Amino acid sequence: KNRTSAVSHRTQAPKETCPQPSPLLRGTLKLSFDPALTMKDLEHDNRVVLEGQYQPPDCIAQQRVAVLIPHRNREKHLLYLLHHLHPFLQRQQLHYGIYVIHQAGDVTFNRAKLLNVGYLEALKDLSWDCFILHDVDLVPENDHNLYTCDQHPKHLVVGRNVTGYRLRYKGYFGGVTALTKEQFLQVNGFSNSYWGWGGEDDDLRIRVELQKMKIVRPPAEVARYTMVFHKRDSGNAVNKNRMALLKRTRLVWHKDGLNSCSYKNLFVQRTPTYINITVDIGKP
Ligand code: UD2
Ligand code: MN
Repeated sequence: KNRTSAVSHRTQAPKETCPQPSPLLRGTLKLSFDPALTMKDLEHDNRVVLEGQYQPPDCIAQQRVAVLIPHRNREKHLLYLLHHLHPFLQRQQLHYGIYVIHQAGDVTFNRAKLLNVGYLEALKDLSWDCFILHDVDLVPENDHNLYTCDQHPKHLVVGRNVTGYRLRYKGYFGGVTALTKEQFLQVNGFSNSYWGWGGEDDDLRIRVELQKMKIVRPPAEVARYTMVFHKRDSGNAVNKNRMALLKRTRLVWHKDGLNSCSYKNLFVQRTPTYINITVDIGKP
């Protein structure tokens, strides 16, 4: 019944690809970091998101994008990020899914390996076109900073509030990066060997350069982030071995990465606003 109603007619009309740029973009955003924000508030504000995924209702997204967030013990940062990221990605009219990859246990943190796990696991849900590798504590300040992938790997963080909005150094590739499914596979993902803080982002840059790919960045006025203040976490001490590891990258990249990423005791939980993957990635 009701087959001829206007409503059912409209939902059946063929959809067109979403226009570029999205007409919903606003430019510089007013960010808010309310310590009283709770998961319940977040879920209430984001009822259009279903189990961490969203698709634009009226058009077909240009890209299907998985946002991968390595995480442990930064619950407040995660709330702040999700609070800003959902409306941000919806204004960009993307088909997206947010994956939080949570390192089980308290052995040394390994950001890079968690991102490899996120890539492998997210592809079991859907053949995502594009992967955004995203620190939990970085909130984008301008929605013209598009969370889509290009011909070359893209680095989305030119500047942060804490560094005077300047690029930290030439070749800097940390924080938030965007690689297509194929680009990430071509470099064999991240190295699994960086335990503790530092080096893994430079290692990924070397992998990209070895494949003769370039790194592209959005304009500096757009690629701006606020980093929520934090101290160095316990369990993520500076990796003193990182310079030695970086010297071996071009010799080992093809056997240390996605194709050698082993993990166990995976627990996938589909919460309303994100997909939580808890994983035991072993120890150094
Ligand atoms: C920089 C890079 C980051 C990474 C790191 C070195 C920027 C903006 N970011 O971040 O991409 O290359 O240096 O490893 O340049 N995390 C947890 N729990 C922990 C420890 C880390 O969730 O206990 C995650 C979280 O997503 C965090 C990320 O790992 O944002 C990077 O760690 P950080 O924020 O302590 O390092 P930071 O700010 O120097
Ligand atoms: Mn940080």
